[in-house]
Amino acid sequence: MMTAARSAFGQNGKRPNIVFFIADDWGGHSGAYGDTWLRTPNVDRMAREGVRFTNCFTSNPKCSPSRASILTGRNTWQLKEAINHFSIFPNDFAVYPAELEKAGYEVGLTGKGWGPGDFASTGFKHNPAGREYRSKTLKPPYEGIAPLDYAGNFEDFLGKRPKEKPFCFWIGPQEPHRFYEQGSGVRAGRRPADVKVPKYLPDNRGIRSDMLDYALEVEWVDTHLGRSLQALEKAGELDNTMVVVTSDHGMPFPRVKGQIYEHGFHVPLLVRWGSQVKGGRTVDDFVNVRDFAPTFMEAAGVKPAPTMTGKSFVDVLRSDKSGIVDATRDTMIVAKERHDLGRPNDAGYPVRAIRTREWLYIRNYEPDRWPAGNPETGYRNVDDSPSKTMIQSRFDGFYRMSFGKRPAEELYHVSEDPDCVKDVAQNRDHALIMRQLRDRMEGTLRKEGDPRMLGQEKFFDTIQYTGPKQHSYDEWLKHRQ
Ligand SMILES: [Ca+2]
Repeated sequence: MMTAARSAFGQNGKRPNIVFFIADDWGGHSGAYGDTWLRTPNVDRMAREGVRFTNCFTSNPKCSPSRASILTGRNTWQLKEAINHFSIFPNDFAVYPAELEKAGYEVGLTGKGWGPGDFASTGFKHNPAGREYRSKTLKPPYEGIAPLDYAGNFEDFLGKRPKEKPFCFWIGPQEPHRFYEQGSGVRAGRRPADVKVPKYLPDNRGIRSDMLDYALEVEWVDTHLGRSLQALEKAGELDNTMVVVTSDHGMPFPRVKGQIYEHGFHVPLLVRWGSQVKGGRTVDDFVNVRDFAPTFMEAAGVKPAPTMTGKSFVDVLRSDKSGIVDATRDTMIVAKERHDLGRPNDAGYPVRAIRTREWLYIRNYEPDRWPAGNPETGYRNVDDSPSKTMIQSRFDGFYRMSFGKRPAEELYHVSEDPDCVKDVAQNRDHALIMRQLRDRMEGTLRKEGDPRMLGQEKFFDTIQYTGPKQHSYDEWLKHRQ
């Protein structure tokens, strides 16, 4: 049985609250991370008053697998069905909101928790991220969409909660996930000339405009972060709350979301925790999103569930150092199996990769398959967008980078090439480092029970897809005839 142990970190004998703020498809673009083409005063405030991490990663850059890893504190290959997008949520693993609830926390959610997928068939009574608050909505900016008032729902929760209990709340804005109103960024006065276009996208006005539409949605999320911080302040709880701000993966553009390159799996992370954490620091340690759950447990004074394989970074937060605090936090492994359908037999695109401070080594296990989905089904693992349409029409180097087949092994000197546009795997000088990276990666995966390393790789393609049936390869082709 879970004991309601007293946390060493609370104020006046009260255990700390946990507020987890996760934007959907946000690549971290913000003033705090050095971007000048969008305005994010509240993310910037988090950096001033808290700790800004420069190396936080998800082990699987797609909504439901990344969120499953956050909730369970496990790497994506340790999550059975939940390694795939649009899967079921297995009930074999403890999730931190339920663990904290058992320990006496009041638990709630607004917006997107775990998903998309099916959690009900495995016995969850509500989203694994918490009981939902959704009564407050805002005037729709576009026809047909009534966005949740995330900050308003959080305020609602703060008003209704039993005041004697600590709380744990998940705020999950559904932005900056697509769709966007095309041209909205430019119409709102954002300047195309200011945008910093990554090297894997063609630098032209269309791409810049699409990125500004994304920027406007990031700014919308930032306003909800600001209002949420104000609500905490008003309730007198801000300084006794660990506020964590992050995203599930990179931005919804070709070669980013759903793809195993730096900008796909590198996520922002800012943590503010009153007087418990010295603010204004930048930390370069590697943090994995599976480390969040054990961190929340330690902050609450609760022993992490035995199924949680992540490592708490409370020690890193509470150190007053900047730069590298714990030198052992220097490696990250990332993976994917099936994200969206759109290949014959609804096969996935299996990848494992290892990221060190200097290198990103990628192993594509089925290089004959199309990495973003088959051309005839529309490359379904890249969200539809003006940028996608433009690149698809070009059939040049940008097209190949985003949609073309990939070699079995890729190597990027990621400390010098963070956009991952120069594959140096064929350079003979790198043969030794590639072998070392592959051995280290596969050794760790074997130890962590990755079915693909244990001869059980067929498992991944048997996992039920719970999304719309017409997404399957055969149905899609029929549909298009
Ligand atoms: Ca997402």
